[in-house]
Amino acid sequence: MKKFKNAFKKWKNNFIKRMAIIKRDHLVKEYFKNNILFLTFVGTSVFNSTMLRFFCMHSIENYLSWKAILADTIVVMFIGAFGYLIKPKNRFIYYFGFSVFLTAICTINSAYYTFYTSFASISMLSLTQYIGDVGDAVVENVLQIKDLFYTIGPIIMIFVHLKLKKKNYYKKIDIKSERRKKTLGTLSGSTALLIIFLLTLTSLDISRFLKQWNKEYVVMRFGIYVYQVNDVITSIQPKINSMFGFDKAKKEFNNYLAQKQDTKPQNEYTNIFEGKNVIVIHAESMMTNLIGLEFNGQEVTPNLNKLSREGMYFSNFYSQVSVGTSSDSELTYNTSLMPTKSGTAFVSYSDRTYIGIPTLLKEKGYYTFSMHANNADFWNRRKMHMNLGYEKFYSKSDYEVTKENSIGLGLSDKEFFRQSVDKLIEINATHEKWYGLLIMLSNHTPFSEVEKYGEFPVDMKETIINEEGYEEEISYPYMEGTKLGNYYKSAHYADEALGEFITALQENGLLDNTIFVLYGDHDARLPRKDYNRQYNYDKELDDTLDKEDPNYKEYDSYQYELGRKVPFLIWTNTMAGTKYNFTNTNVMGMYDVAPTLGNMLGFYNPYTLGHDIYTIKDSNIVVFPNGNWVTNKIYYNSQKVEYLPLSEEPITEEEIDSNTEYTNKILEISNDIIVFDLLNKEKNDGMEGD
Ligand code: GP9
Ligand code: MN
Repeated sequence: MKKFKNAFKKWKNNFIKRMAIIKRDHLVKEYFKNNILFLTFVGTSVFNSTMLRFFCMHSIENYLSWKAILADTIVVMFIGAFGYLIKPKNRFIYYFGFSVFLTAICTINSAYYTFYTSFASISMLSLTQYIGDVGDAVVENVLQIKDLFYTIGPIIMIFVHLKLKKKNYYKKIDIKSERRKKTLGTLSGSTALLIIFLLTLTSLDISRFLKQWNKEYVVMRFGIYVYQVNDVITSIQPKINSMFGFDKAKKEFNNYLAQKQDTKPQNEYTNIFEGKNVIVIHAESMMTNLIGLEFNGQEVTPNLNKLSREGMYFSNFYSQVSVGTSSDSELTYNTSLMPTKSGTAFVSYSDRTYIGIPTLLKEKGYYTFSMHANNADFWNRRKMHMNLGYEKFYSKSDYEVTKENSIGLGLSDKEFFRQSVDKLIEINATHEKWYGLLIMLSNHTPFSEVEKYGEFPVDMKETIINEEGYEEEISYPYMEGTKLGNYYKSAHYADEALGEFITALQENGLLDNTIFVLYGDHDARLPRKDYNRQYNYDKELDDTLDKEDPNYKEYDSYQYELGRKVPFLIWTNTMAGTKYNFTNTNVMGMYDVAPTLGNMLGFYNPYTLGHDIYTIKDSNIVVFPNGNWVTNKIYYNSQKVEYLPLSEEPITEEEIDSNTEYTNKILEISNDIIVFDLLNKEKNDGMEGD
């Protein structure tokens, strides 16, 4: 009897369990059946956001980041919850509208990432006025098939909607009392998920989220939708901050200045160029890897090579630009400040006080000017060049520009230099000392006007003995037809223009008392796959070697990031063979230029964030706007939270932490200086350092 009782008990328990499962399955089934539209909306929106990460950040860990998927789900559930308040027959419009909106966010960010390797910010909306001018570049570079992929979300929505309509679904689920209940239920569900999500956040996640410097990291952990909401808040924050956070920023800035140890440098380079005229070349998209590069024995940039051989050449130099590209490099070059956290200094903060190199040279009796044959308002230069201390800005209207003498965005470099020499002759005749910045233009992405660059083959030529026993030259396409190959052709053209310019300066006696400075403004954003082709070319198959091939040497993401170096050099026509003719291999950033040149030319700006390279030497650190940094020993990637050793020396955790802390401090102080206008003495009366 006891046995029977036990068996019955067991059977009863199993039965109850089974019934519970059936009931649960039934409930789940019912839920799915009654919420198809909502679930399609959530599913497609989360899928799109995941695909965005897939297309942009190529590691599984990034695109299948469960934190990001959870965050996306929470946002979309919150939006979706309110859809239940709408009558079922009109509900589709609500979900579809949001689906299109979220798809647009994915598409814009996807295209933006291709160009800037970063995610979009609404603070950049004020810059859309420049899109017309770089329109071709944008279309050729930015819009790709993958960017249209996200429309799959709204398409699926339409498809599901039509199917549901056919089945009279909307009529079936129209129960008024249910609407608020469903909204509250969904909101409770998403709140529960939100609590779980918040509990998983690390202090690093929270700090990066609040700062929003590190956009990739934020998207990786929080998904694109949370990133975009956060972006809206942080983009309007500077405006709000500049009203409220002034006292705190002022105090931190003055503390920073008080702790800052460097004073006016004093070393063997002090004043060596005092009183000399200065020509500075802003070399558009010129990269260090061009120096010494040859195709079939022909140098890509023979003139740049010569300048680097004969002058003071800095081979480990980085530009520190953010989304303001050319304008950011001009800002950092002139002021030794970093680009702003949101927007660009040139456009969003053009009314702030800056201490530019020209301002300081003007005080020393120099005539200061800039020359660039593009529209003066591009990057708001008309206003900003004046603010930085250039007395005159020779822009498009000062040049003769025709369709025939133009390449890409405007006047060709060769023609620009030709016309500039005439102006320089006049300036030299009427001013005792002068300082001029000349901004080049032709070597600008998309590097597609190949026919205008002149002959420079980037194929691979080989001499073989043919069947008849004669020597025969054969050619493999190699880099021909690739974007990188076209870049080499374009750079060759720009270099030729530089060569012609130097010859013309020499012929007109303009180099006799002049120092010639050149910097590459930023890298050319070229595809990594093209570098892999260059370094792993399989001529027989006219293709990149297979990754499995023993000879395949991957140009990895670190080589790519470190390969974004740009040239910086100082040259005079009498420097070759002197003690100033050498290559400096210490890591150096654009923000070190103003202090370094200042020491040589005899001006001093106490508010620089970089250093005189001959004072800081091998202990220099270059910080990047996204929080990465590089020293002679280490390259640190703040998105991946990992580092790459660059030397044999041991690395300590304290070193990584203190450099990261220093980087964050510099970025914060720099941003505060600009946003709160801290160099404006009337506003910041406690300012020290003069
Ligand atoms: C525009 C030119 C290019 O005048 O300097 O700007 P970029 O697109 O390189 O920022
Ligand atoms: Mn540029």
